Amino acid sequence: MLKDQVAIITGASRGIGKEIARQLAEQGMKLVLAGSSEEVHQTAEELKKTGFENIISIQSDVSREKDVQNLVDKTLAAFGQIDLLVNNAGVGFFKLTEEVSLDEWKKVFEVNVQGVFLGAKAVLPHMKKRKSGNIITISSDVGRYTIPNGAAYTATKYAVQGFSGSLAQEVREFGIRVGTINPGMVDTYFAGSTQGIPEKEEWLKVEDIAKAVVYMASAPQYMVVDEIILHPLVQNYPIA
Ligand code: NJP
Repeated sequence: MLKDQVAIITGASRGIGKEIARQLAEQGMKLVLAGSSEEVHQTAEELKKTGFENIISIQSDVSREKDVQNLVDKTLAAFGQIDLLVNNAGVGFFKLTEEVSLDEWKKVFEVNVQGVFLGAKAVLPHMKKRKSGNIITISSDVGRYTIPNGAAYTATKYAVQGFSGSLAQEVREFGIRVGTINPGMVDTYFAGSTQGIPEKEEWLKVEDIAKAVVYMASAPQYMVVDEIILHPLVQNYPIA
C-alpha cells in the first residue's frame, strides 16, 4: 500500500528518524531525509548501500521556514508528490526550570513546535490539492502527562498535541490524516545520550516506534489512527 508513495522524514540523521526511514524504504516508499547536520547525507548513503533506491537527503533545519520550504520544493521536483510527512525532529533537555535559559527555552520550542508547524504548513497546499496525505508527528508521552525536571520539553509536547488535534479536524474534509506517536523512553541519542548502552537495554527500541509509523501510515483511507502511546514495561507512568 505504501509502495511508490513519497515520504519526507525530518530528523532522519540518526535515532528514531533513521529507523523510520529504513522501515519506510522496506515498504517501497521514495524518501527524502532531512536533518540539520551533514550526518543526514551519510545516513542516506548507508541506506542506499543496503540496496534501497529513491532516497535523497536534504540538509535542513526544521525551525527555519526557508529550509522547510526548500525541502518541500525539492521533494516535489524530485518525486512529484508528497504522501507522508513524518515530523520527527526534536530536541530535549532535562533540568530544573530556574536553570533553563531563555535561549534554551526558545530553541526547544523552535525545533519541537515551530518545526512541526512549518512542516505541516509547507505540505498542506499540495496535500489539499491532491485530497490526500498523512502527517505523523513523533510527539511524546509527556505530551499527555507532566514530569518534573522537564518543564520546557513537556510544554513543547503538550503544544504539539494541541496543534495536531486541531489540525486533524481542519484537514479531515480534504482527506488528510493527522496523528501523533507518543513514546515513553526510547534508546536513542536523545538529550545527549548514546544509543545501545546497557542502562537502556529494557527501553523501547527505535524499531518499535518505526513500526508504529508504518502501521499509522498504512491504515486504510477510511480510517485515521489518531494517536499511539507506547511505553517500556519498566517505565513507571500515570495511566489516565
Ligand atoms: O533523538 P536523537 P530521537 N532540524 O537525538 C534531528 C521524540 N522522543 O531519535 O539535525 C532538523 O537520536 C537530528 O539530526 P541533526 C523526540 O522528542 C524521543 O530520540 O542532523 N533536524 C536527529 O536526526 C523527537 O521528536 C524519546 O543533528 C533536527 C534527530 O533530530 C523524536 O522522538 C522519547 C533538528 C534527533 O535524534 C526523535 O528523537 C519521547 C533541527 N533543528 C519522544 N534538531 C526518547 N528518545 O526517549 C535535531 O517521548 N534534529
